[in-house]
Amino acid sequence: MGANSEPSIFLDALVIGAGFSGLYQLHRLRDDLGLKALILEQGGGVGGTWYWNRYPGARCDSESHGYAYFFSRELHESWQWSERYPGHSEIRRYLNYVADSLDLKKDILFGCRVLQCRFLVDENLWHVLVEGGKIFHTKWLVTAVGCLSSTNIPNIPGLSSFEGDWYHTGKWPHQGVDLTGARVGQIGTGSTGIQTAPVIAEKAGHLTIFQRTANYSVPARNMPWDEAYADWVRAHYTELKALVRTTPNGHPFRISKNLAMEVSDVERTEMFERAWEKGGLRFRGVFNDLLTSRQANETAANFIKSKIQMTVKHPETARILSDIDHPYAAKRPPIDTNYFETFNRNNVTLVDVTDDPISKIVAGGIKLQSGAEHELDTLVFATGFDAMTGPLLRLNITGSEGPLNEYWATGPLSYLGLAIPNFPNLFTVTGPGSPSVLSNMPVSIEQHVDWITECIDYCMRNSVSRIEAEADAAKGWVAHVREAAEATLLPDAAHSWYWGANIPGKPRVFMPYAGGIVRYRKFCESVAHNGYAGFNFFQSDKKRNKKQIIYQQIHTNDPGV
Ligand code: N01
Repeated sequence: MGANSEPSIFLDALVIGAGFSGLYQLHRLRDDLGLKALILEQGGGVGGTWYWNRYPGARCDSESHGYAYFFSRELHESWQWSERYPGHSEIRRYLNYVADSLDLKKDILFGCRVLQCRFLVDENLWHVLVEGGKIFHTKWLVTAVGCLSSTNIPNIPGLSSFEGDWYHTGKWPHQGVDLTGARVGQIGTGSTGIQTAPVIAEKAGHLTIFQRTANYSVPARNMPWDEAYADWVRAHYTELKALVRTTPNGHPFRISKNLAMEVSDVERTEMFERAWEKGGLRFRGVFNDLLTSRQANETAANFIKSKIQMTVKHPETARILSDIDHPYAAKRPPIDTNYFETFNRNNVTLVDVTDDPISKIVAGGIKLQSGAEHELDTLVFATGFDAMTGPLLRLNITGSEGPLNEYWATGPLSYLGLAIPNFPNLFTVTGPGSPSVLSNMPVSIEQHVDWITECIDYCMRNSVSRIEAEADAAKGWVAHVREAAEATLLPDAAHSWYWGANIPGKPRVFMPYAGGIVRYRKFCESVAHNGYAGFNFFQSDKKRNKKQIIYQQIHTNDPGV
């Protein structure tokens, strides 16, 4: 303890982040394992990504009856969603409801930003420093920081000279922003930009959308859920729980077994039409091979492009919007409410910045390389995130051999997306190498949290003072993640954030696991059933500082990766 510092707080387990992951992790560690556990949360409330993402139109693309916890029948049955896709404020209400029902808030420190995490090798403890100087010592450290929580504001020259207001969608002011009558410039047409543009256009005096890469989108077909639907959801808890755990992406609907080229052209179009009417991510499930067969994918891509051309009245705008350079769903497929229709409004302009990029931001707006200038009062950056690795690197984690940013200098090396060699007793919920962003997140989160909890329980029952992923097991897993991506068309969109391509200087490594959550769950289970194959264990006598660590590699077998 330094002269000015507070006494450090000793814990069994520390969780960073109070979103879907952190809340469930705290519940399991505290209430099931009986550990002295705490969450450190930077925000002022629970919600994680939904605490920050409050931009106009922010809503989840997963359907509400699947975008929920399934670990408790009681919780599932006592909550009622109001729409097919939950909006951001409803998700926050849900997570507050969960946190209150489980009495979690008393063990969450809000407004508490982690500055640094350092593993103390001699003591097998994590030393965690937070803003304000408080220090925590913990045996187990679990990051529950999400995959998309580190915002990306592109380094466009001149932002500081802009005389209007500017916002990133992922850090939207909680009090909202009054855009009434404003000349708004929106940069970015990913899932977020596509959600927010129609809502901004309703308020703005004029909305100018700067598009660098055209994108597919399918109508979400959001609608209010009525009592009858809520009753159905309640009555089918068991079936829904089984369904989300057995579909490849964890959504509450099955993927068709049909192959696109095995039906006639007429049948295929009819099937696409029906899927278009159903809307949302279900569209992707109409054929089994849309992400594995180039020919099949082209049929879906052409179908959506023709829909864009039919919807958008101005021919040149329609051309720019449908001039898409990657296979459908090779980047995260957005879904929308009236996105393409928005370009038919008189107060909306599309600016193609593919060949004429933004050169700088000036006092009164945006200037393109050609010299063309767009006058703006407000700038909205819908420019995404430093995904998956960004939130972890921001924590300044130093393991037994050095800092994480050095260890991951050439890309994230992680075993199952759950554990990192040289970073003992640290678990990463939905880390790089896990299905996470390619799946319905709460389903993946529950699986991760359960696995981590059981692993910690195993360690405690076996007096393990230190567990650490083996470097070879992690390398094997990263190779498998690459192979899984290469078995699909995902590598065809090499400029996507899945590859880290949106962040200058970031290593190009395909980060999420594309083999599906069912296969992934089996890997995780087999690792656990084989005594945590691919992990090294260290046992020590019970006195912390005695340094009598006995190395014991319990399993040397390759886990079958
Ligand atoms: O971010 P993105 P997002 N000049 O990275 C453009 C999740 N999500 O926030 O494609 C001009 O996808 C960039 O252009 P380009 C979901 O997983 C979930 O939209 O790089 N443009 C692109 O158009 C999603 O995938 C929900 O050429 C620039 C856009 O900004 C993830 O969040 C809802 C630029 C960024 O698109 C991220 O989506 C919404 C520049 N300098 C989002 N820099 C749910 O339903 C960047 N761009 C839960």
